[in-house]
Amino acid sequence: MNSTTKLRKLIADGQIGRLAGAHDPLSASLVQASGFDGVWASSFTISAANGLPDMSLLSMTDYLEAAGRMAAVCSVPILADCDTGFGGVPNVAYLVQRYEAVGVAGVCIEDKVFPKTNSFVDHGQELLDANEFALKIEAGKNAQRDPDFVLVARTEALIAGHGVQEALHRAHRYVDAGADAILVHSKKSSPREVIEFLDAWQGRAPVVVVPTTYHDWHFTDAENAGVSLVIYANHALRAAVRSMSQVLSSIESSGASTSVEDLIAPVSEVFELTQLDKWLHLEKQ
Ligand code: SPV
Ligand code: MG
Repeated sequence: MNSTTKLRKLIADGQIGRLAGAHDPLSASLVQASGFDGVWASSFTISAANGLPDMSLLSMTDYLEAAGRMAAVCSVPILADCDTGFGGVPNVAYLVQRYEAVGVAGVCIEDKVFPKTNSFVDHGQELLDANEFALKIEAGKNAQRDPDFVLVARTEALIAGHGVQEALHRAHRYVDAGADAILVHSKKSSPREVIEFLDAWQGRAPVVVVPTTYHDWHFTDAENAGVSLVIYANHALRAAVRSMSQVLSSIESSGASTSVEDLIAPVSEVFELTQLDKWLHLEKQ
């Protein structure tokens, strides 16, 4: 099955799907190996992996390269976080063609003004006019060649503090424009406003959530509330930061790596993750 068809099924088959964020092909492989249904190519974590904050500093080509390399090593579908679409209406048409060509299953664009900053930063959360964002969605949908390629429209109305009614108004406008699903993002510590959204939404189109701050919302509760896809957006990168930092400090302070040997993956595990045997077999042939 094509990865686009897999992602389309994930959002539309009535059962909740779960994605986890990755910042490079190795972390994408770990997401897949851990049993997730797909990979979120996160702008926050790809930026961080490049030593940069998530504030529209990297270019479309940088994000495309990262997502395309993930698609090359994964059989689960990749949903790529494309921020505001990297520009205006033509940029969205262009990005859809480019992401589709590298084997990414779908893209997500959000209704903030370019340049955007990460949703958890208390700065730069200005929303784009809803009609202008709808034009981006239309352009993106018209540009796709594979009918199963997925375009997720993300509203930042709750992040920007405009409330559930504005989020609903925008979500309806975006589905009218052809969006395949709505990502409604919230940075509250409880899912209350997301649940309020879902109750009023009545399942008009699939809904995607990112429960980073309301992390005690179990995915089965999200499913019962009407969510189609849940994204654990940045946990792999945060785990890597903590783990690398602890291990490096321990080696530096103890003067040898013995103290960390039991904590870190053996090189054989890295060989396995990177499919060494497959590549060696090709060389032997
Ligand atoms: C990302 O992972 O880049 C996202 C989700 O867009 S968030 O960081 O919560 O905005
Ligand atoms: Mg992002």
